[in-house]
Amino acid sequence: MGVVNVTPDSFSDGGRWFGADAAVKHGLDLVAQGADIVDVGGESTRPGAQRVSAEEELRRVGPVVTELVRAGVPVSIDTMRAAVAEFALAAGALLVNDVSGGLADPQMPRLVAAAGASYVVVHWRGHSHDMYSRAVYANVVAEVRDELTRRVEAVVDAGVDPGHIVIDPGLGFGKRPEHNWPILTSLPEVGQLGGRTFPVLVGASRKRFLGLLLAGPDGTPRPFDGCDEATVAISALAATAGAWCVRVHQVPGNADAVRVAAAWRAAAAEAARP
Ligand code: PMM
Repeated sequence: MGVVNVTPDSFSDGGRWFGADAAVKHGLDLVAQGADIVDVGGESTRPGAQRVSAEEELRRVGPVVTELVRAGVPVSIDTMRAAVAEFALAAGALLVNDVSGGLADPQMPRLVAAAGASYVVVHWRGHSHDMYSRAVYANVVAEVRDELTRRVEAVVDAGVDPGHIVIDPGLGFGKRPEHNWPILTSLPEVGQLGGRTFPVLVGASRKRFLGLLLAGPDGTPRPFDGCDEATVAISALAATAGAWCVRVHQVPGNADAVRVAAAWRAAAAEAARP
């Protein structure tokens, strides 16, 4: 999944694809580089970000979604708002990527259900302006799985087909750097909720926990665009552990990584055959 952030202030690439033409071109480039899905977002969720209005969000993403769908691109809409998802689904988007897991806008699960779209349910504890105040866990993997289980129950109750649900542990959302690593090493369990197994999406690309891991000798975190190789490493490890999808800003290395992981898994499955 390649990312197109149509925002002036996103976490790692804010401002680069802010104009609709640049954003559409970037989406097409990501597909040419090997992305299977393009995730279009118009609201920054970086820590501390303030919300934009629904009108502004729609103004940013509307033309980009419409043009990419027209060009035959499988589009995912990254939004917490039902009104924005509704527009994108009507324009032909296939998937709703809701980083709040349906908590920010109570209309969202019913809308996704009625459209028969796929739904990425992300673990989330609140909006970005104060997300670290909620980043308190005794056992992060168990708590993330419990909270996701409750979100899955809620969206299924709202009518979403369980076969259309993708789970995402929400790396960095209400999580400090040290919380992300145990989640990454538990990906198969993260997808097993309430007796069902769901596909898992991982969004580690350029996140702060990678910049901190790769900090220089004086402790200065590595800038975002210096974290692409580490993102590729996470993609290889996550896909080898069975992740369904990785959401990334730079496609080429990550597309190679998931192909390596697929070959790795196939060889391991072959070797395990009786
Ligand atoms: N992270 C960001 C935005 N959208 N969606 C999903 N499903 N998972 C994520 O981890 C995720 C997301 C924030 O990153 P960005 O602003 O650098 O794109």
